[in-house]
Amino acid sequence: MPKYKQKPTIKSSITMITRDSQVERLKLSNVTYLVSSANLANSPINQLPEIALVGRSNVGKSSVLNTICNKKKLAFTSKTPGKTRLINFFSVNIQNMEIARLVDLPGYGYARVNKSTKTLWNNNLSEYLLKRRNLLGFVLILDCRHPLNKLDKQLLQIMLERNLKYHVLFNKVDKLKKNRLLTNQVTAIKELEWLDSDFCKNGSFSNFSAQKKLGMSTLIQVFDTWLFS
Ligand SMILES: Nc1nc2c(ncn2[C@@H]2O[C@H](COP(=O)(O)OP(=O)(O)OP(=O)(O)O)[C@@H](O)[C@H]2O)c(=O)[nH]1
Ligand SMILES: [Mg+2]
Repeated sequence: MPKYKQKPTIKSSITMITRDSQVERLKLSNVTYLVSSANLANSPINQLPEIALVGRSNVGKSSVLNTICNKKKLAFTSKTPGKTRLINFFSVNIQNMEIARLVDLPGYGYARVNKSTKTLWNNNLSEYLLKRRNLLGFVLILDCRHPLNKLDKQLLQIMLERNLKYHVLFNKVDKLKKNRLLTNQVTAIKELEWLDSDFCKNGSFSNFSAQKKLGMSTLIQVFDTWLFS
């Protein structure tokens, strides 16, 4: 498996933006839809850093994007799993300049499509995740009610090879009582530590509720650190 040593940088693109009080906190108030692509080959060519939202179908990837960008319909969401079928790129603009991208990905593990469609989706998704050179980091989104499954673990194992930044987001915390949430998180964190020994030291995770708008500032702070430090 090749290592991707070359990390994207936004230093060149933000030279015009002074790190003054206005941009000290990354603001996601001006995120706009850019383009959608079916696969890596058709993805926009650019050196801007990208942060991808990854996870099983229906965990709330598109909802998380809408919530942190404070827009209801930036990305399409649905009760039915399998809503996002393309790689959707969104521009993060600061002072009218595109400085980074958020990428809403199709979910994996959606059973109700035929085998060839599933294979095609999975191939396109894994190709993007493994080969996209300007991918700076990814957020692995989990539904806090469910433990990591085989596909989550496989994805993480493969992605660890790339040595990218990542953050684990426990979404839908509004659906669980505190005790249950804690128990589930302890289990998930043990699994994460088992998969990634560095997770004990550097592991980054937080709670989120797209419905109740909880956990937004923590996640935005994570992006801020990835992009600006
Ligand atoms: N209660 C609750 N529901 C949520 C939350 N986040 C998302 N949902 C719901 O979960 C369902 C799936 O949300 P999506 O954002 O479409 O999920 P997705 O991961 O993008 O799904 P795919 O595109 O199919 O992979 C929708 O009905 C959302 O309203 C949350 O924090 N709390
Ligand atoms: Mg989606």
